[in-house]
Amino acid sequence: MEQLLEQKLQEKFGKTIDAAANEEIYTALLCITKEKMQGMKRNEGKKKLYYISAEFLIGKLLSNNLINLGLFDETKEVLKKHGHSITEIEEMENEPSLGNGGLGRLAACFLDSIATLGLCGDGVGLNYHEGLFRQTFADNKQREVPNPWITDDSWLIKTNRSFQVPFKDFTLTSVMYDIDVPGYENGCNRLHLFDVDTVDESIIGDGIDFDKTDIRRNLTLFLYPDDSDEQGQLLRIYQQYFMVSNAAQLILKEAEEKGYDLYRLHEHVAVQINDTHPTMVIPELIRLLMERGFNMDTAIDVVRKTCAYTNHTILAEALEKWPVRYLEKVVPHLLSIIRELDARVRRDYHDERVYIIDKQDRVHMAHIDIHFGYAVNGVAALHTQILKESELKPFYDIYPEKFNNKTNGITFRRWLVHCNQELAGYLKELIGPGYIKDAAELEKLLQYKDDGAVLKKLREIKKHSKEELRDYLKLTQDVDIDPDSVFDIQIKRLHEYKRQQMNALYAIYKYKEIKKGNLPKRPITMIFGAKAAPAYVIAKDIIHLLLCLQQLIDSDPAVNKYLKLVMVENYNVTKAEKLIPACDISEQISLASKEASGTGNMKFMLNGAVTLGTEDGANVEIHELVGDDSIYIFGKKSEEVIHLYDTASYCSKDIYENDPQIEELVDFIISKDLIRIGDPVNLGRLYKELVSKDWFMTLLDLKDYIQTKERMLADYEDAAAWEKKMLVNIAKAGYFSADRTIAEYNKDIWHLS
Ligand code: 26Q
Repeated sequence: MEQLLEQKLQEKFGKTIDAAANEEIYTALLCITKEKMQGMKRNEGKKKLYYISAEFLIGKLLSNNLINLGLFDETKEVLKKHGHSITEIEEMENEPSLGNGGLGRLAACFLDSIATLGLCGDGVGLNYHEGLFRQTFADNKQREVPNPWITDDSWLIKTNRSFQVPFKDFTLTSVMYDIDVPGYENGCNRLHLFDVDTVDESIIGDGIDFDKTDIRRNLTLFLYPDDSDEQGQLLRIYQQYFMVSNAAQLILKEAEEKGYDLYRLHEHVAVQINDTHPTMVIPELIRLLMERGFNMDTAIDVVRKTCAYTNHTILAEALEKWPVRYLEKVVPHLLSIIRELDARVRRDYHDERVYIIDKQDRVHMAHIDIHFGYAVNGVAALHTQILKESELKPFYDIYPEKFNNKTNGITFRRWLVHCNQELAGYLKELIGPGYIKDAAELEKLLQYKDDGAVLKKLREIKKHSKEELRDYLKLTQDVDIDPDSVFDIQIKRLHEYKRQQMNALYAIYKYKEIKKGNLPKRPITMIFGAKAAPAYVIAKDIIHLLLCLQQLIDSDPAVNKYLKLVMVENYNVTKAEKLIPACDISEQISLASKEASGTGNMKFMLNGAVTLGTEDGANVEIHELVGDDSIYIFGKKSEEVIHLYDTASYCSKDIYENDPQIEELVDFIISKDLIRIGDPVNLGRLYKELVSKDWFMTLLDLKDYIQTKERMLADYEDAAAWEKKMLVNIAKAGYFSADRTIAEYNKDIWHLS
């Protein structure tokens, strides 16, 4: 590596390693890594997977690519020898902002595991120039600004693949960009990102505003453009169709190039539809096969045997339903096929809950996937069970054989080997390096669960991560946090069901306790990171509350020695990699039945944090694995919650009016103290929401939450017992390796080799 780097720096900048600037070293390493990957073995096979997703939240790539290529340690040493640090070089890379949250990060972890297992499978998505917005804070509110991430030297490789994508009124010519995805000690796959040459950043005005009707110039500008009006929704349909038409054309083109018989497409291709955003790939493939001479029955039959669907949510509002009228405006040529699919469903089943087009003339995208795909999976055991028993029950009754569970996973290469190098190194010393490829080997750690020296070392490593986070937050946000305090972290998209508002009410509780003189044994640092969708009003109100609390606590000398609340700006993958290793308490507090799986919960566990959570999503499986002693569970169970919804019997006002403690905490949102700092409109609206609606039952679980967190904080003081919990969490995290998840997808759904 030293020689390579020396050569590349000479060639590009005429400099030695010692003399080169960090940016130049980054560029040189990028070039070297790209060249290595281009020369690598490609994963091949008689059947290929296309993983289509609106999001690929890949994070920075340099270090992870070096790790997978087996060059990381050497590069780190070479840089050190010449007075540079890999961490500083990493800073030079922009994080591609091609995703929003769990679904997008899952897609990225899956690409890593697919390549690592040597499976032939590529990702297909869009090349959003500004990605998801960048979040800034001003006046204690979220502001959205564009997030340009593409530079001259990037991981994108422009290919000469290009397709014509027909919309109602015009046709666009696409360009395909590739990002290489190297497996850990294995071959390379690709992420294909489609784009149009006509996109024009200069149409962006204030913040992230732009002309939503100018499709040629705006198509791949932003991920999830504001869809609170008709123009925004139409733009989303344009984006989705552009993505899937390119995917479908690529699939058929590659099949034709390999000389495959398209009547046997399903023997050579599996298409995984990541939530409903890529659902139109089904009618599009049918359309393209019919263009190639298939009759409709045969086209449907082949497509049905090719496509599989993953559901990531049971929230009704997140299940996409497009008005027929909109599809008519954008893709009338698909609508005729969708209508025919609906007619077939109506012919076979006389239950309007499973129709594709409903009475209000809306197309239920998930229904297309379930009827015209061969597999449907949920992303955690509880989630799949709820899909079968309630949300998708009418479909499960028809197609029990299609339904299956694939509990999510994470790549250990990024979420341990890279983000927590000290822990990864220590684990290697204790149990050997095998766990990086065979995560189940982490269980070997259990033999040390009573070994004082090992436990002490785990605590030391945690302390180092906390110090690193302290330095990082000082540098990036000029805040001071105390590494001797307990780090309590909630980082995830802002959504009412995830209940950041409940955690905020805990902060109010603790603030008041401290004011009363009930001081915590040890200072508490509460850290939040979350972006709210630009049009999600209550989510933004919750951010406002958190920022106001941050200011209130900070400026109160009677409190700020014992409690600190930090809202991390522009939470993203890069920041997650700094926050997760430093965490003591992992907040996973969604209303039971609402979080499909969660994957942050797995990352925290792997890094030795202890979960404070409800019996929801993958928390249930974490609980089963670590046992009652190494997790803190609270709150109503999913059956009770589902029953409350079914009977419409939850009333937050009853709780508020009958429990003085809860009343006091909720009232604080509109107290003089907070109104002085914040905006009465936002705070008042949030207060009203909690008292009169509280759709996600914050007040129902609040007391249990506070009590459980207090118990957890008390237990933290028993150092030896806590260290053991840390160890058990790490040792049991192996199940959540994405390698395990992908092996299951392959065995049960894709059958790639
Ligand atoms: C839908 C309609 C209109 C506009 C936007 C959307 C939309 C956009 C993004 C709906 C859903 C998403 C993203 C969902 C998501 O990230 N789900 C998460 O997926 C993870 C991976 O399976 C799970 O672990 C999380 O529990 C789930 O919330």
